[in-house]
Amino acid sequence: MIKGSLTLDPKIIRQDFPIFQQAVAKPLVYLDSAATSQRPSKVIDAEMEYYQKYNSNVHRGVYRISVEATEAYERAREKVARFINARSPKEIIFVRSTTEAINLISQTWGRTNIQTGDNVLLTEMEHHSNIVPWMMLCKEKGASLRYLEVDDDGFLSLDQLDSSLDNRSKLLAFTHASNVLGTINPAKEMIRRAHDKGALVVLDSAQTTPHMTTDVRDLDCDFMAFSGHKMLGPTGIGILYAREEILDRMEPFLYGGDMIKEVHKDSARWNDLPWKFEAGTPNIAGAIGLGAAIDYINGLGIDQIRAHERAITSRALDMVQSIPGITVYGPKDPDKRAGLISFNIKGVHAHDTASILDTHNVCIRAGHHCAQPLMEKLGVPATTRASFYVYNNNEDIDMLIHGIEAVKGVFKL
Ligand code: 7TS
Repeated sequence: MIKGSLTLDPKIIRQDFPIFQQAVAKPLVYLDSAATSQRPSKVIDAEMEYYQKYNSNVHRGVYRISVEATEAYERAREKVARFINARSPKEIIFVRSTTEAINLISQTWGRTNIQTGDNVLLTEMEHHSNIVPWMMLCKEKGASLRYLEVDDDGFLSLDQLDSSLDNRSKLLAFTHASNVLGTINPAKEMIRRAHDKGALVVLDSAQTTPHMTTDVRDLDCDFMAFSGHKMLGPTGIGILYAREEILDRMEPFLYGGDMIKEVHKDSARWNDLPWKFEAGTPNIAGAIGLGAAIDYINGLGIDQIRAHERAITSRALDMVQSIPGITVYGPKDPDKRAGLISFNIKGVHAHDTASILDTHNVCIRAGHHCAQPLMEKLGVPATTRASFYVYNNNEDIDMLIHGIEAVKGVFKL
């Protein structure tokens, strides 16, 4: 097997992750971080510490532990803001997930700003969470949905982007990296071109913020959405970023406690940013856990993480593609690809591949990956997908290859 040198040392990193420390007959080969990552002890401990030592609600009590909880929650927001280079923590809204962030945008900004005859531009490589909210909004408003096509190599066309935008294009919503093809889109350039035509931009960074530098000021996106659970953080916590002046003009998403300044029998005044968008008791432990995840990522270095994943992906691509009868989807150049590989073995259903790999304790995802329009484009019902993160090493790739050979053996291919 080819041995590539890696930027990070997954053997040491794994010691931080309890799931890899269990005494098991076969080591866990976890190749599904694009679905959800594992969490290091620092994240689990941060959540536990909150529950055990200063559990209380935020923004309410004057007593010590409530102040402590509020400070920890708001500190987490500041960490997120710094991590993506937002201008202010006011631009960081805690939500449940990427999915909720995009729904928030469509239900608030979208309902106010999209009118009959307008159009929203998406791409064929979007996750359902960046399609269905826009589909429903366009149906409600009598607006139309447009899609940028994905070419045979897994890329979008900037020319087609230009020609698809017109003076009724209110929004371009696209993923920074495809969760199926791995394609890293030229986000900055796409955003610039959309702005030139007067459209605002929603960037779905669920598959990039955990893996590479995300600088919202440099990208100049208007909105961005990502999830804590894909970046070593807890489930149930996600981020909506939006420029302050846009958030200022937006209506709240949910109404209730915490998002108000004052309420009378017939009227209410909204709270300041960012709390205007955080009705009710938030996921306090989740936010604190996400803050700990960001500390952990910063400790490794986001550029080192990208370099590590690039090296693993490059090696895995070479090895998977050299197996006869395998179709690999997406760009062939590892510089243009996030740390994931979708493939199919000729004559074998993706679910069978994943099930046989599971018998070797190799976890990979099979299915449509919540990207059915893309599956239609590729002409397949499903793919198998291996995705990588900081704890993956070359041995995991060797196990993947071994598993694929085993599948071929079972099917006598
Ligand atoms: N956008 C992209 C690009 C994604 O990959 C996902 C989740 C989402 C949005 C939704 O994130 P959520 O946290 O709100 O669920 N992608 C996957 C996946 O590829 N396998 O499982 C979930």
